[in-house]
Amino acid sequence: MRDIHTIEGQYDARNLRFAILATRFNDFIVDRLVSGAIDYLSRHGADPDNLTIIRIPGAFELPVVCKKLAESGRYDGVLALGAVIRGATPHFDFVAGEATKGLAQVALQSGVPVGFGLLTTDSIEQAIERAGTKAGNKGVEAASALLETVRVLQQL
Ligand code: INI
Repeated sequence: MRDIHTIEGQYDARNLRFAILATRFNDFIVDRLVSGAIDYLSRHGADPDNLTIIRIPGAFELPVVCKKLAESGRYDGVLALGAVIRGATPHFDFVAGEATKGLAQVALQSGVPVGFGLLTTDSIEQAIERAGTKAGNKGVEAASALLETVRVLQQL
């Protein structure tokens, strides 16, 4: 069978600049996502001088800050990290929905890839499970997806 031309991204973070956007809300969870992402990017060749962490209040603020970072021209990708944990009110749905929609819009409008590392869980236990315990680390997953996407976009 003939070989099919295939474009895929390498997991090579050398010479790439990333903004890591992290919420203070639920920081006991989000800090685990941040350290997982930094560990992942460093182990794949990122220079610490090319990583910038930006701390913001909560998930609702992710899109507007992400937009500014994406449009600055200073970063190859923006990694958005946060945790929205369901409470007794519909607040969760509004915050999680707007943050998700807003981040997707920023990526599409700016053309700069956005790593989606926003946990949306029904309980604190589910968030802990996804922040470096039994269900992995969403910060690492999002960093990996972002790196791959940056490298794919560079070839298109
Ligand atoms: N922000 C979060 O990042 N996670 C949450 O779980 C959350 N809840 O549940 O309220 C949350 N709310 C704050 C929101 O993101 C804004 O920071 C706030 O409304 C001020 O604009």
